Amino acid sequence: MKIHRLLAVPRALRLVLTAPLLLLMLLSVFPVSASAAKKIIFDTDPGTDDALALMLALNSAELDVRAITVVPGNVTADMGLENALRMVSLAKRCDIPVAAGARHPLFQKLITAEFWHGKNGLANIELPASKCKVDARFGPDLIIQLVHESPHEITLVPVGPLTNIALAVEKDPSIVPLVKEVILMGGSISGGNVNAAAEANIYNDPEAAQVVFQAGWPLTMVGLEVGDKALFTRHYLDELAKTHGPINDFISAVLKYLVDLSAQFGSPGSPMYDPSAVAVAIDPTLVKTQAMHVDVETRGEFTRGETVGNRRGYIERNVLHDDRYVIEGADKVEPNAKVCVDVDADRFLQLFVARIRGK
Ligand SMILES: [Ca+2]
Repeated sequence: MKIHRLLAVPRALRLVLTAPLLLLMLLSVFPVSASAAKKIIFDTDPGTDDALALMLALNSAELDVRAITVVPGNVTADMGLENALRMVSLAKRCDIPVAAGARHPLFQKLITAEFWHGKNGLANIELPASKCKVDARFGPDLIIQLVHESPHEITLVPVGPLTNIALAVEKDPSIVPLVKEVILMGGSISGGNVNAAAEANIYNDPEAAQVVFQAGWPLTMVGLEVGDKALFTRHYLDELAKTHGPINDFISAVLKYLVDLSAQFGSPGSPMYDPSAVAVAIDPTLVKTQAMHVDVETRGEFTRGETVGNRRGYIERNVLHDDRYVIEGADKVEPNAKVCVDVDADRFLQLFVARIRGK
C-alpha cells in the first residue's frame, strides 16, 4: 500500500495497519523476547551458590524461569523453601511459583551443609520476610504439569540433589521425551569435593542421580570440572561492589562471605558451582563438552555418589571359557550425557558480574 493511500484511511485504521510493523521493528531491536527465552524450571536447595545461580537466572533475558522447586540438600526442606521465597520476593518476582518438594533423599539420611553455607544457608544474611506465597503444588507434580503444558520447551536446571527430578520421572516417565533438556550442576570425573570420589549434589542422593542420568533425555553435566576452574576472586568482588541495588548488594554480601571462607582454606576464590549450570543454559559456548556414558556409583566402599564417566566409549566383552573369561572384543557404549570438561572461566565470571549488576 502506498503511503498517500495509507494517509487517506481513517486514523484508527492507520493504527491497526501500522501496529504490526511497529511490533516487528521492536522485536528486531529486542531480539530476546519473553516468548523466545528458554523456559526453565530451577530445582534448588538454597544455599549460597544457589542464591548466585537464581539471581543470575532471574537477571538474564535468555531465560524464562517458569517455576522454582525446592529440594533438601544444603539445608533442610523447610529452610530451603523459606530462603527461596525470600529471594524471589527480593527480586520482586512473586509471579514465579515456588513449590516445596521432597522432604529427604530417596534412600538415605539428609546431610546438611551449614558448615559451608552459614547457619541460615544464605551466608547468615537476613533477607526481609517474603511477600511471596508458597505454591500449594508438590514440586515433582509441578514439574510434571509444566512439562506437559509446554512439551519440548522446558529445560530442567537442577542445582541440588536430584531427588525431585527423580520423583517426577518415577511418577510420570512420559515427561522424559517431552523435556527439552536437563542441565544439572553436579558430579565430577576427576575426584570429589565431599570426599575423594563424590561431588556434594550427587552424594546427597546417589539413587536419584542414577535415575536422572539413565532416564534417556538430553543431559548436560556441569560438574566440578567447571566450578572449580571458575573461581570468584576479590577482583570480581570489587567489580560487583561498584554498583548497588537489592540484588546487587545481596549477591555482593554472599560472595564476600564465600571469598572469605575460601581464603580460610587457602583458595584465592570461591568455586562457582551452581551458577555454572545456569550460565551453560544461557550460553552453551562457555564450556567444552565431551559425550560419554555416565553411571552413578551407588554401592562402592569409597566411591558411593561418584559419577563414573566412560571416557573411551567402550567396555570390554568378557566371555566365559571353562574356568576363565576371555576378552573377545570391545563393545561401544552409547553416551547418555554431555560432560563439561572445560570452561572459559573469565568469560563466565564477567557474564555473571554484568548480569548481577543489571547489565
Ligand atoms: Ca545447590
